[in-house]
Amino acid sequence: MRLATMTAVACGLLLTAGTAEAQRELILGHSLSDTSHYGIGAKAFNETLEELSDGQFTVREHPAGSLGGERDMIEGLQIGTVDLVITSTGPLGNFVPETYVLDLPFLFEDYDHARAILDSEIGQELLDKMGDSELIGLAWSENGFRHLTNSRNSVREPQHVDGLKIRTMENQVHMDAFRELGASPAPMAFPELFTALQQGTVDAQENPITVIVATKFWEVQDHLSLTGHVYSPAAILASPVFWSELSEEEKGWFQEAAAASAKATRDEVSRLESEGIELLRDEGMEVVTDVDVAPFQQQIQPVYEAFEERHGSEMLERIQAFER
Ligand code: EAX
Repeated sequence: MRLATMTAVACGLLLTAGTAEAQRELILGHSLSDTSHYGIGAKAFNETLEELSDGQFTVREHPAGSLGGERDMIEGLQIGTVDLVITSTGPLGNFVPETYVLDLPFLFEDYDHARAILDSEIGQELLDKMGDSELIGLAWSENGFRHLTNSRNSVREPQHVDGLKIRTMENQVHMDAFRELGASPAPMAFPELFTALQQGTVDAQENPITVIVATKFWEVQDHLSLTGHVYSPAAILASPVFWSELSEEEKGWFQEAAAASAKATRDEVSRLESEGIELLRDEGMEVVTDVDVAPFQQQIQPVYEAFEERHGSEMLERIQAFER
């Protein structure tokens, strides 16, 4: 009797508290450490959202793949078990094929070029496309230009990649590219990668400096080559399940928070692009800076042809014709 009464009172209190504050804490997942460029972006998201909503909405960060790999998290958005995700485009093309164009090697010239395109109507159209796949595209954030690391030899030319067993993201365009270079691609979710390198299941991987630093890949990889073979954007995505409950004003807060998050992340990518290389050298990695990319570019040409056959050339041509 007494216990029942106490429980009833406790429930009543909880309900009152819930209605009075009407606060909502959202789940945000990403695959890197909380001090990484994604972690910095997650914090900027939370700060901006909390401020704009006067504390009505906050974000709880679940870093380091604690909610699973990027594919799992995107599926979580679709069913509403995850509210927000910062993810590379790695597995995204499996959900939104229009984003595959961004994964083409040697498409973007440098950071300014990539950012300008993603901030133009091209980027906005791609974000809008996410809606066809039960995803809400909030902003283009950034992962960075990807470089190759491996445990076998210095890589300067395509033939040094020949025969390497390389972990790629779960992305058809990336797998095709490494196949053209004579490597043997093993698609794998990011949370499994460190152990796979440590155990020698794969010899190589490729990721931006930011990720190599945040994940301490120097512990399991000796050679880094600054191939910059592909620009890796990050998308900030929301679940349509919670999005559909928001008012227009509230949606605006989330959009502003995503823009602030993308900016904070890009700033950190820029900073680490130079400072990170020094850090990796200090940690004992051999860094090849003078990679001649032309032969790589030439060898992966069939990837462009295969892409155009599968996905058409309209968006690709618009990106190639973009004037900054
Ligand atoms: O988004 O899977 C990858 O290699 C990504 O670059 C990483 O998860 C950060």
